[in-house]
Amino acid sequence: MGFFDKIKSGLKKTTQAVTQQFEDIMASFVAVDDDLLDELEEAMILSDLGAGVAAKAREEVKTRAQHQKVGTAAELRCLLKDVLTDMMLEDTALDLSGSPAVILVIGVNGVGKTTSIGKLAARYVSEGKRVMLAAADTFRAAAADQLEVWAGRAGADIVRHGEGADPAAVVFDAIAAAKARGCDIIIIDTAGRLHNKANLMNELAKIDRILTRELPDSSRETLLVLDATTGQNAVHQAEEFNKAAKLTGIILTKLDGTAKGGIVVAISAGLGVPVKLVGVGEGLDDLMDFNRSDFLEALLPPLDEN
Ligand SMILES: Nc1nc2c(ncn2[C@@H]2O[C@H](COP(=O)(O)OP(=O)(O)OP(=O)(O)O)[C@@H](O)[C@H]2O)c(=O)[nH]1
Ligand SMILES: [Mg+2]
Repeated sequence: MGFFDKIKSGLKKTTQAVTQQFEDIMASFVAVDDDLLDELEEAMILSDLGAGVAAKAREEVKTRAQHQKVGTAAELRCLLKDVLTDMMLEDTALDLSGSPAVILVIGVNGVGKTTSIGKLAARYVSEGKRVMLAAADTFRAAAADQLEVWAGRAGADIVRHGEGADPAAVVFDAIAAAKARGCDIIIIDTAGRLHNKANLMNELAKIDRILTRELPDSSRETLLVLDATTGQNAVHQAEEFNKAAKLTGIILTKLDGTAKGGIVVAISAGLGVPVKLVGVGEGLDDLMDFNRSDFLEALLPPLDEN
């Protein structure tokens, strides 16, 4: 299944709610007037685009609709798609150019860090790469156990220490093992349970120092995992983590579990950090590179299709 079909089935809940609402607006289309713009803005807010992004999109639709003399629902749909496309960041693939390339995965507990790491590892192993997982979530023993299960499933190597160990020490050992075994990619799992920002920043700074010292020439991705079902709360978390770490991308999980897929637009348009991967299920192949155009096509399907 390609991205388009997969995102379409992953967005089923969203399409039932959000898309239906947009379609209702389009179905009663007469002209791009204030009433229609109000309805459109409300639909965008209800689908989790966020008030700021929705207001900006509304203004942009209004301006461009006048300019382009939009006169049909189909034209309005195209215009809305263009507006949202332009507001979202361009698709960016992960930078895996280093040897080994480093992927640091962070985020609050339960968002899907370990699961996403397992899926990523499986993908890279199937592409013939050797992958090292670092179990730097030492907060509880079960975390490393869970990562180990994924390592086995994916065919990846893993370095783990005991519960309560120093996460930076795990990273150090994983780097040494990755170098010795000629691994192509190191993926680091971190704890989501750091109760305050100072703790989080301390831990990330420590890991950062080890990575910079031991792998000065490696490419590095710092990916924040966000749970799409938490809506605007996810945007909040993103803002906080963005202050604590140099984020290079977002993994947005559980898109299959939300009826408000507009959260993707809110994050991409509002945060300035690209959504690089999306999770649409719990299976091994349910993590995909994000594609802005296919996503919007699924969110706002052509009017004659249904
Ligand atoms: N439906 C669905 N479930 C997902 C997705 N990604 C992760 N999950 C589920 O979310 C739950 C939490 O995932 P974990 O990977 O353990 O989350 P975590 O961030 O590592 O959690 P902590 O280690 O406790 O911080 C699990 O039950 C996963 O199966 C997704 O894209 N879709
Ligand atoms: Mg975990």
